[in-house]
Amino acid sequence: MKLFVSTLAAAVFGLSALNTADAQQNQPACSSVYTRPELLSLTPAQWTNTRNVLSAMQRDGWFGWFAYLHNQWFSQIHGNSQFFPFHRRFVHDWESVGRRYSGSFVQPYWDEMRDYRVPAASQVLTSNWVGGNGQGANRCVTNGNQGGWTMSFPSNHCFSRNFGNNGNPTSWYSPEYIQSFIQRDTTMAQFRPDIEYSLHGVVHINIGGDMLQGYSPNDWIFMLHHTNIDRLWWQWQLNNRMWTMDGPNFDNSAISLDTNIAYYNQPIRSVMQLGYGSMCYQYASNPIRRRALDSGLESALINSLPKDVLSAWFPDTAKKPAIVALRPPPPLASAAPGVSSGSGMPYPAKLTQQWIQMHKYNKADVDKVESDARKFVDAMNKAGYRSPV
Ligand SMILES: [Cu+2]
Repeated sequence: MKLFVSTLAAAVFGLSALNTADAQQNQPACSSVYTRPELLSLTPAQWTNTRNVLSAMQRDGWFGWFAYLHNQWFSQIHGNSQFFPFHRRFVHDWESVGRRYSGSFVQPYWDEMRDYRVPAASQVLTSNWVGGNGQGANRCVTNGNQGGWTMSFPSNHCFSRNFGNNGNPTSWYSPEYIQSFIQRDTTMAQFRPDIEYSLHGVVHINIGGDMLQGYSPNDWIFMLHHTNIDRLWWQWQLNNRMWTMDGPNFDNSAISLDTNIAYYNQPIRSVMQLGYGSMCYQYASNPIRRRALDSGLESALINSLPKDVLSAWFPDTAKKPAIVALRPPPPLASAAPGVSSGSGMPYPAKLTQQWIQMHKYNKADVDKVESDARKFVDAMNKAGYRSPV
């Protein structure tokens, strides 16, 4: 009888927890869900199909339309809590247009953190994929899937990139650091600047050219980049933050799940939960390069960081049972020639003055994010941490 009562209590509690979740989500589960892959995991046939869709979208003016929209709403969708929901909806709309051309089209992501030591050496930035730096006075891109394109917004110009630091972008953000604030941040008011002023900004700046402008969706890297940013938000959401939405709206009022997404007349709650409503997609882990990140990276952290450093920067990992540490340390990932993978961690690039002014970011908030990232690098290097990435 006692057993029966407690089972019943558990059932009732379980049910009420479910009701709360339902009330928040308020949307039906998707009948089918497609998966967004890492770009480099596409098969040759999938990449050909993707290129064809993108060329058709360019021909029909969709690159120009999305560049226009992003530029038009620029000040409402950056520097406040609209950042994640707007860009999730925006990329999903883009992807939905692509799926009208080919039902098998999905928007891949670029696992940028894997290339953080030497971004210019990324396979993604080669002629096999999206192409490299622009050439000549106008920095026109001549290779990759957008090589030689003329973009229509704001007026006809060659599609351009202008890599930072004279063509050799300095390091951006390590997977360890991103993982660290995914574990530490408990509010959107913390998490949003931690991404927007770190990885989000330095990728835009270091790719340069069209990516440096309000009309950055002219470069398909914008979509690869924001799909990755969206994936990181989803990782954070899965870490007990599924419905966390707080901080300022663009007019400085408090944002909530019922606030409309800028431009879109739909509440933020409609995009919160992947696999529900019209958000019928999910993310694959990186089948090519993921292994070191998922198991190897975590065991590297557990094996090589002193307990106090681990709990300060990776509170969730620190709580994991010690059995994870019994895994053998991962083999070092192969690095670009001349780069010693597994050596000390470099400082990440900072945002430029121009970028901060263009977005009207609060300089003190940017400084806070950048100094946290540097403290992290110092702590890892002081602990003698050697990254498998
Ligand atoms: Cu944006």
